[in-house]
This record gives sequence, structure tokens and C-alpha cells, in this order.
Amino acid sequence: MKVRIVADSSADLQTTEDKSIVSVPLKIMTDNAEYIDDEMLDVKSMTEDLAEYRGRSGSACPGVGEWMDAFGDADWVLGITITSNLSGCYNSAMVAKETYESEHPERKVYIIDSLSTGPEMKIIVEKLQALIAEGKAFEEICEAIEQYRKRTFLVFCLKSLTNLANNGRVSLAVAKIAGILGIHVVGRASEEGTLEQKDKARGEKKAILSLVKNMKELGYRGGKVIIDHCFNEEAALQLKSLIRKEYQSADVRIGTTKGLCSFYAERGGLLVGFEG
Ligand code: X90
Repeated sequence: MKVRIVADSSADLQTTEDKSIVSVPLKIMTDNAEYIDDEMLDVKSMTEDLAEYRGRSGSACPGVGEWMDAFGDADWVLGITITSNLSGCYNSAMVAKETYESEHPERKVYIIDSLSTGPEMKIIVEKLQALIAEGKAFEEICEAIEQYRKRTFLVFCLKSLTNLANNGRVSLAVAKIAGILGIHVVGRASEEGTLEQKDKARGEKKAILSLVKNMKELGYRGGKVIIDHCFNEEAALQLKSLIRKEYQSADVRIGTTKGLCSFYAERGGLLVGFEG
């Protein structure tokens, strides 16, 4: 029995050696270059290129064929995508599911629309791994993960929303706030899976305090936290120590954004997935 977790690359995960997790890359494009968000991508040099670049840029989700390839020959596929409200990933994964199941009637695919991205997807993937390890049946896993997702959340802090605004993923009004020097936009993934601005903070210190406040408002009481940063380890460490000051035994881990989230969160951005 082969079980596989498949996540698009906005989850900031990489394909594992045993292929128990497979990452399906999105692409980032400019007029001069195309960056494939896989393990070969040099995220640092992409971010540096983009900081210099003044032309159009955008992203593209994987197609049905790429999802099918990622499913491989698994008996059970548990897939997870970035929010369907900002990307076509979920739609193409669902078409792949239909095709895969009709070609192999004995195999099963479940696709989760995370209504989020980055570290919240990581937290859901970890829960999937635990459910699989417990030896649960396919339907039990699907049911349990739907329950679990009700109490996972994503908050973020961004210094620039230029790429989000240029690609129509956030309103120009919100993007302009972040354009003011030193202002950080603090927000969350809304229940509909869109960017919801919650606060604007002058300076990083205030932004980090606001992140903690927003986490608590969403019911954070010391559960698991994953912080993915875009070249801002210092802020991630500050946030971690602030959380640990109040919740000494909390499992708080720090990771880095891969290509897609680095493109949209931009340098300095923090994405925080957690259990509420
Ligand atoms: O299909 C595509 O081309 C991908 C488009 C993705 C657009 C949004 C990416 C957001 C990345 C930014 C901050 C967190 C936002 C959370 C909203 C649910 C990260």
C-alpha cells in the first residue's frame, strides 16, 4: 500500500527522498526569466534578481499533468493546495484527481483546499503524517483532517505588497499602506482564503507584537507554531522568543519561504502558521 502526500510548492516543503511527500512546483516568471520552485531553485539569487527587476512579473500554478506525475503510482494520495481564492492550483489538482481515479478505480485521492499557504500547509501536512502513521483508514484521515483544519491559522507580516498588488491578489489600497517607508502590514488568511489586513505597524518590533496579539485573538494558547521567513531570521527569532516567553513549552519552529512565497511575501516577510 503506497500512501503519498502531495503539496504544491507554496507549502515551502521539499520532496522527501522516500517520496512520502512530493512537492509540485509553481513557477515565477519575468520577461527575462522563469524560476521553477523546486529543490534546484536558488531562492536567494531569485530574490536578488527580482529586487533589481523593474518589468512585469507573475506566477503560474502547476497543470493537471504535473499533479498526475506527482501522484505517481500511489494507492492513496492526500493532496493539499494553496487557497483556491488566489490560485488555480486547487482546480488543476481536482481535475487530476478525477482523471487519476477514473484511470485507476481502486486508488483514492483527497485534495484539501488549504484556504491558506506556507506554514499553515506545513502544519496540516504534519497532521496528515501523524494520521497515516496511526494506521487510520482513508476516510478517517479525510474526516480527521477536516476537523483539525478548523483550528489551524495563518498570520503574516509584510513590508511590501508590490508583487501581490501587481498580480491582483490584494487591493491597491492595502498595498499602498505597505508602500509607506517603515510600515508593516499585519494580516491573516481569512476564512475565505484571501488576505485580510488586521493592522499596520510602524517598525518591526511593533509588527511582531501585533502578530502575537492577532495569534491570541485567533485562539492561540501554546500550540504548535511554524514561522517561515523570507530572509528575515532575526524577526523570526524575535517572534519565537516572544511566544516562548508566554508559553514556555510551545513547539515553535523556524523555516524559510521557498520560491512562490518568497516572490509574494517579498524580502523581510514573515508567515506564521499555528494551532489555535
Ligand atoms: O497560481 C498562482 O500563480 C499562485 C498565486 C498565489 C498568490 C498568493 C500568494 C501568497 C503568498 C503572501 C502572504 C500570505 C497570504 C495568505 C493568504 C491566504 C504569501
